[in-house]
Amino acid sequence: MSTGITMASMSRYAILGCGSVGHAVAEELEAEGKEVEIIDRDEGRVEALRDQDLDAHTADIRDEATVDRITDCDVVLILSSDVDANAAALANIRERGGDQFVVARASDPVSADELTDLGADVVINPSAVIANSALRALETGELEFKARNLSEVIDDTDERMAIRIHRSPDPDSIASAAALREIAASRDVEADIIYEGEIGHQENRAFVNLLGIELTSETDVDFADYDTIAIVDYAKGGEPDLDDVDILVDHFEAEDDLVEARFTDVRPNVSATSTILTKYVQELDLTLSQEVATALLYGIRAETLDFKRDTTPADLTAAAYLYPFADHDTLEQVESPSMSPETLDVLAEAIRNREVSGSHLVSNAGFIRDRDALAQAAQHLLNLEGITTTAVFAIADDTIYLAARSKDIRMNIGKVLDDAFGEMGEAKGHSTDASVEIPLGIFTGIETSEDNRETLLALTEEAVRKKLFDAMGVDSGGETNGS
Ligand SMILES: [Mn+2]
Repeated sequence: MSTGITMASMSRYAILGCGSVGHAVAEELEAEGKEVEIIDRDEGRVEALRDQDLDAHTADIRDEATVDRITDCDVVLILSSDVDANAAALANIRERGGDQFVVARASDPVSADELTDLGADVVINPSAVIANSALRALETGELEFKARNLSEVIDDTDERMAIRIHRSPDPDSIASAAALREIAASRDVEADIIYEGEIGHQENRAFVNLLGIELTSETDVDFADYDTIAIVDYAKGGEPDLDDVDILVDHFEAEDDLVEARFTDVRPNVSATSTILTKYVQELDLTLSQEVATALLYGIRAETLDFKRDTTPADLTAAAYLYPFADHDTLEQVESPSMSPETLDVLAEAIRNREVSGSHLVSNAGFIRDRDALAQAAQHLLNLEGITTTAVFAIADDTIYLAARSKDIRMNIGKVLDDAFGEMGEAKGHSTDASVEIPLGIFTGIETSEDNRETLLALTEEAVRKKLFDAMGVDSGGETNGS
């Protein structure tokens, strides 16, 4: 058997029996620049194929001599409508000991089994193919219809849309809500994602913070401000005791049909609500933000335990669609088991407190115990769009620790730190990666104690930011992150 590489570049194909199916395949292969040899017993047909510049010969595909003609072909497609002739040709190929890759056309399940027994690598049963494509067409049509309905309900919004997710929302529900908010935004409808209770798990907080998804607590809103209510991925998280629901999307059926919505899409045959929302994004032809694409992909992966549990083809095609749009560094960080809960917290804090001036980002991670977390946070923040330099600092014991990263070739971050803090502390590192430690007392002139921690932090924060931005040659007090 040839290797994959030679198959792709050097393969010769033989088509035995060239009716309408064989002809369509031959044209497709020729268009891809493949070498195709055709054998059919109908002289007129062969003549017509030759007029098309195809390499065609007249012969009966049942003849043993036919097999001799195609020994140099790696792939043989036996596609005549005469299934007995196809079986005979296949038998001849295998009897001769040929290890060619053979695709054979059957006429029904019985002949399909027969061809498999004779050694076909792939058997095509036309009725199954047609049934499949009919089902796919139905699925596409149904999705088109539903996307139109969903859009209409969203368009009915005069004020704002509330997208409600359950208590302790998980990545699937948060991602689905974020996707629905993007769909709404594409139709000029503003929406808030409203959760109950708290964002519980460490990973879920990291997920929300790393992706910068804005969520609103139920306690902070007045539902009277919203005229469209959507609930997504809700059934698993509690009983939705909601009266006026307009949109319901889920992959679980609610225990009792408590909710009656104007638009409902509940699909127990997929594994994640993120999968369903991805299908709508595709159908509506939306360009997803990287954050939401990443969130949806993570939602599907989390719900299927990385495609190991209850994964359906729909989940896989949705994931494949999202893959090129997603930020894989962030995905890795959310799920990275090497990232301790404290590191995730430091990162979350650094993301919240970031201040950006031009392409430079400076942030304060507060009080920490694990200094390594700072370097990881600085590295991660470098992935944010438009950012070329990052510096994250924090206080541990009586010391200010600062980690910085730069991918701006015009900037030597080691020198920047040395210029800014060289007199007070020890700067280490080089042009792309540097750190500094400064005794807190020297920096602030105040002795540290339990009582003045917050004061110290505030003093430090302002001074460090200013010194850093000065040393980078930009004004401080640029655009502060608004979250
Ligand atoms: Mn779910």
